[in-house]
Amino acid sequence: MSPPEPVDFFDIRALLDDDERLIRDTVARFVDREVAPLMAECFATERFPSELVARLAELGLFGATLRGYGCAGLSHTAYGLICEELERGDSSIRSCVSVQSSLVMGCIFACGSEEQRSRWLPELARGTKLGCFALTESHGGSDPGRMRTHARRHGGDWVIDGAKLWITNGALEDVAIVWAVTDDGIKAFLVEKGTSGFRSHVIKNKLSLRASSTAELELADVHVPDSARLPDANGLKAALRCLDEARFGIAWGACGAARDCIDTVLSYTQSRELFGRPLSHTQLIQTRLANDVRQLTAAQLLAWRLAKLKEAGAATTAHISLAKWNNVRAALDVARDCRDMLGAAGVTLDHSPMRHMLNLETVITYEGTESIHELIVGRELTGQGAF
Ligand code: TGC
Ligand code: FAD
Repeated sequence: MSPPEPVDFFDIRALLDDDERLIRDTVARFVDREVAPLMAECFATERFPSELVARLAELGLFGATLRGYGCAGLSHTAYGLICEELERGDSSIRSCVSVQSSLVMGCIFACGSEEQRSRWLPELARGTKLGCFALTESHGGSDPGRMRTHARRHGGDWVIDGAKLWITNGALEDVAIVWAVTDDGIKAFLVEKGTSGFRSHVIKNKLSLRASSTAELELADVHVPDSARLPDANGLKAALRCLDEARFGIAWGACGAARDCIDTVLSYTQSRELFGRPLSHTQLIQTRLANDVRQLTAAQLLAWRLAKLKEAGAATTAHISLAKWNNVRAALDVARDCRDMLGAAGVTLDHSPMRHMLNLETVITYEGTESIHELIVGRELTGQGAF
């Protein structure tokens, strides 16, 4: 029997069906050949590799779990595998796909009219249009229910005023899903690029997710017709439902970042000789590698089980929160440890662990910070929200 693969120690591959294995291998090849070679340069220059958008679409990776409208209709496990492989390349690529798929297409699919679905989903699936999801505001992302961006009726139209901060794809987008408070509660609007009064400003000098485009959105007297309102996006719960979809992808994606760090360090410590022997032959390096693989394996099994619960319609918000919290924390700890095992070489872009580590500082913050997910699990256990 061959020894277990360190990055798939409990043979998750054996739990996949043939289609899922094919999808995983296809995306893995794409990441190795077309994504990974770009990422150090993109991170260094704060450039989102837009040239990959057409390829992501060609591979069917946008809106992959949706049925119809040119989408692939894949299983949740397959979507998880896609996120894992993409984040092995860089969190910014998984982020682009998460936003487009879970937050934009998922939201239009779940909350949009048939006319909105038919108009937007095929183009978003083809990657000829990109979208963003504008929920967070400057005065407190953890508490989106207190948003100040508001929309008021003006004849048959709506007029939106406000500002959104930290919006992924926000400078590239063709359409933004803007959440705003109205006299009748929170609602969501499709605001197209070029609409008068709608502007985006790129946020520069991030030390994390540098290959992702992040923007501030300004909405000043923006007029949109009632047909731009998503009819079933009513209340904060509609936004939170979309977040659950994206958080699921992140729980898988984080495993990819950790895998790449461990792969990198395994090969580095085997070839680096110190004190007359390869670094990998020392007890301390072996226990550290073992500990990193232990954390990764637990995260992979959690992600896999979460997908099965989701496919059975039994995944709750608390399940998803526990997995997002555990897996991103594990990946961040693994990335930091792997960075250290590379010594000084680990602080350069020649090796991926520090890039992953810095990216994961965003991943542990967005889509609900670590503390918010701990509190969601705490609420589930005690029945008392303590936010
Ligand atoms: P709360 O009173 O708990 O809930 C309000 C209403 O929503 C319902 N609900 C949910 N419904 C569906 N799915 C969920 N996950 C839900 N969670 C709650 C709830 O039952 C209630 O319904 P109703 O009928 O009673 O009105 O709301 P709260 O204001 O106390 O807040 C709860 C809290 C803190 C958990 C929530 O606000 C939260 O999750 N905050 C974190 C915000 C966040 O995650 N923002 C992410 C922004 S998007 C982003 O970061 C994209 S990153 C890009 C990328 O993914 O790559
Ligand atoms: P705050 O909410 O101000 O939190 C600050 C600190 O307080 C955190 O440590 C938090 O855990 C802690 N805290 C909060 N509440 C409590 C409490 N009750 N008890 C104890 N501690 C608490 N948002 C979007 O809408 N769309 C996007 O596409 C998007 N993309 C992003 C991309 C990047 C690169 C980044 C960095 C963020 C992005 N976000 C996006 C925003 C993200 O969702 C928010 O940053 C996140 O929800 C946290 O909000 P905040 O930054 O305002 O922190």
